Amino acid sequence: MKRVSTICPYCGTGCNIYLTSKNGRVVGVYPSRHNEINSAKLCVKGWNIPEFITHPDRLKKPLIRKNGELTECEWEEALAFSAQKLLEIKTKNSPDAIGVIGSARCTNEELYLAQKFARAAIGTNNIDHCARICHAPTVTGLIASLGSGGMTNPIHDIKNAKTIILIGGNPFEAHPIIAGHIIDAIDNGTELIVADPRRTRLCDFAAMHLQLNPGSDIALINAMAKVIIDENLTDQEFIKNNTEKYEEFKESFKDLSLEEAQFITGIDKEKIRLAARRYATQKPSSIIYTLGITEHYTGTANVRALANLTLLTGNIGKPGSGINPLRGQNNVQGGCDMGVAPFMLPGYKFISPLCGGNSDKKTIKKYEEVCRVPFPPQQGFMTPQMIEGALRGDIKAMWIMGEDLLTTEANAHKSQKALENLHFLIVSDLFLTPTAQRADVVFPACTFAEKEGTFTNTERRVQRIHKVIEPLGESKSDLEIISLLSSKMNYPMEYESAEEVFEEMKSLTPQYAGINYGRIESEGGIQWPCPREDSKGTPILHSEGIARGKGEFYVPEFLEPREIPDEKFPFYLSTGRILFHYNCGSMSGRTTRLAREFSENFVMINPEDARRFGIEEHEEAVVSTRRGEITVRAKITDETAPGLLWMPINFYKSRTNVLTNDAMDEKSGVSEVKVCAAAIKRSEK
Ligand SMILES: Nc1nc2c(c(=O)[nH]1)N[C@H]1C(S)=C(S)[C@@H](COP(=O)(O)OP(=O)(O)OC[C@H]3O[C@@H](n4cnc5c(=O)[nH]c(N)nc54)[C@H](O)[C@@H]3O)O[C@H]1N2
Ligand SMILES: Nc1nc2c(c(=O)[nH]1)N[C@H]1C(S)=C(S)[C@@H](COP(=O)(O)OP(=O)(O)OC[C@H]3O[C@@H](n4cnc5c(=O)[nH]c(N)nc54)[C@H](O)[C@@H]3O)O[C@H]1N2
Ligand code: SF4
Ligand SMILES: [Mo]
Repeated sequence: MKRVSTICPYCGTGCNIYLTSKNGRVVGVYPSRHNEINSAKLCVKGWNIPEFITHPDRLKKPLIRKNGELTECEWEEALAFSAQKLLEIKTKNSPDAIGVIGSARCTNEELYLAQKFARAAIGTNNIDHCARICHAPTVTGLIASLGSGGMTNPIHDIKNAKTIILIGGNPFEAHPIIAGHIIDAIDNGTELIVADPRRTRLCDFAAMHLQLNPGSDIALINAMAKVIIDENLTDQEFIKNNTEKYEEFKESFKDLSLEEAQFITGIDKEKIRLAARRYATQKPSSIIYTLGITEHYTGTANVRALANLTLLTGNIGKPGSGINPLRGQNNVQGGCDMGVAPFMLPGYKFISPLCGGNSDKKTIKKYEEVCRVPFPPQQGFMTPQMIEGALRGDIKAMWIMGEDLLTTEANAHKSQKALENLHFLIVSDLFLTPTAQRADVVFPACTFAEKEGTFTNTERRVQRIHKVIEPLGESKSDLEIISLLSSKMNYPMEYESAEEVFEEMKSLTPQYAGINYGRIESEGGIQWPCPREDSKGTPILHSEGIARGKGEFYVPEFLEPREIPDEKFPFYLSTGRILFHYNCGSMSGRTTRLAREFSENFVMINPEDARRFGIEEHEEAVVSTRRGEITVRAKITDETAPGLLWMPINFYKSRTNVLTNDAMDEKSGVSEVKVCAAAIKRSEK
């Protein structure tokens, strides 16, 4: 048996693992003991990694559509046909008629090449990835407030907090190893305050649960800020030296009433007061948040509201403090770092007015030198804009790498129409997902276990993944696929290794400039920014002053969710994750032990509502919204408050996103998948 050290390919925690292999199959997995993230622990997905890797459903040959059917073909045919179609559309229409979506499941090296392919081989800024429907507001919000969009403190530092506010996050299911760090901290005296419309599992360990109405976060956070200001719990010294716009901010809170906040959030005002006092006085205090904050059409404002709390109390730049977005995908942090977004280049160099950026001539010149072609002049489309563009007919072709857009983007029927409208669609994936089934060409990609490269986890730690087995069948790494297609399109990409791509990427990404493969191995991963070879990396951001210069206070306005319950759709519907499955379910759904726990989609409903609507436990119910309906089994539980339905997103065979709202946060492009209006009834069948 061969043993190789690598990184878990599921969530952004980035657990260190060993894989063992025999006769070209991965046969075992166990956690590494010596690391700061998951020493000797894994969650249930981690423990069950091997099965999907060599699952019989893996794509082993390229597919091409012939007479309406996807048929196996040789690589040469798939590549030549794809190159010819893309070049045709590029010449006949324009480079901007093509859109590329990279994958947060891929390595940094592959993500770097994905954006290079779009910008240099095609000549368009139409490049994006799933951060758009995830933590995009973290990037826009935290950069605007603080100057850096990353998690400020490392995972192992959670234990140093005296108070933790966990808002809009369910790490017990979505980041279980991090939930373990939180529970360890509680055992050592840390107080946890959970703000979530559902009674999630960590509520059992919490000092307080603020069960707010969905989408009312700004009202809650502003009310907490008001208490902190009124009761003189601010850190005036910190505010004076490290922030700007405080006076305006304070002034805007003069007339804010806690009664109104109580009305909007549904939380007793004395409870809000107590939470604010604890956060401001039991220091150091840390804020941990995830998608309950970001996936709203006010996502960026929600994030900025939280940043205000850290600035008011000086809870930043020190151990146990900070503002900590738990990033979702194994390498979504890397996707953002690599500039896989239409408005920024590697290293968060903003090239459009979004995020306050401008077309910095020096940055673009350097990019042109490395890529040896002129930079695309037009501003690019974010994923939802590509979908709109396809519906209008402006976007004619797309290459979707490792995203099951039809399962995971909001308003699935709309995305489906958009893909049907395309002249040409390429998908690269491990499996024939619902999205891949619509493609004209499917490239069989290989898994993390079949390639070399780096992933950057949620705490900005760049870590190495290693090849354990040879690519299955004729599958290839995304690095190879992108290079081959690019070369066929007369823009040669000829790299000897992933390391060579890393070295090129570094020259454009100052945060990674001091990192190399050797250092990553010997130092157990490096947390960016690491600008020079003699820099040790940066576990805690803002420790030598706020990255932006001064932290900027911002006055977030509470706005109701885009859809609120009415007579026809009397419920709020929210969506999210369960422990045993991962995103579209392409991997976890093919893992026997995970699928055994939850084999199909369901809807959570409060016992009171179930009684009122005649819904029975485990019976089928029809959930509908203005965009569609699906039939799923009911799970009756007081985890959800009365008036709130909740569904997981993790089943590609029953797509919750048929229901969700694609109302978009203009600042970040995120869709409001965390709240819409819905109805439920017993299934007549
Ligand atoms: N097992 C598993 N783990 C995963 C994933 C997976 O699919 N399965 N996916 C990964 C990815 S890509 C991501 S981004 C992360 C996401 O990780 P999380 O964001 O923690 O997961 P979610 O379940 O989407 O949502 C978190 C919580 O937000 C709450 N919420 C909903 N609406 C609101 C609101 O208006 N306000 C507040 N305050 N809370 C609200 C929900 O009740 C839920 O408990 O998980 C990662 N880890
Ligand atoms: N309603 C609702 N919708 C949501 C969310 C929500 O909370 N509610 N959350 C959103 C969030 S946070 C996210 S991040 C998205 C996630 O949405 P997706 O990115 O679509 O989800 P994944 O399941 O991670 O899908 C990635 C695909 O990549 C493939 N893959 C895995 N490894 C590789 C590889 O190395 N190469 C290639 N080419 N492919 C690979 C997998 O087989 C899978 O089909 O979903 C979003 N959708
Ligand atoms: S917590 Fe995340 S990274 Fe760790 S084993 Fe579980 S899925 Fe993998
Ligand atoms: Mo995500």
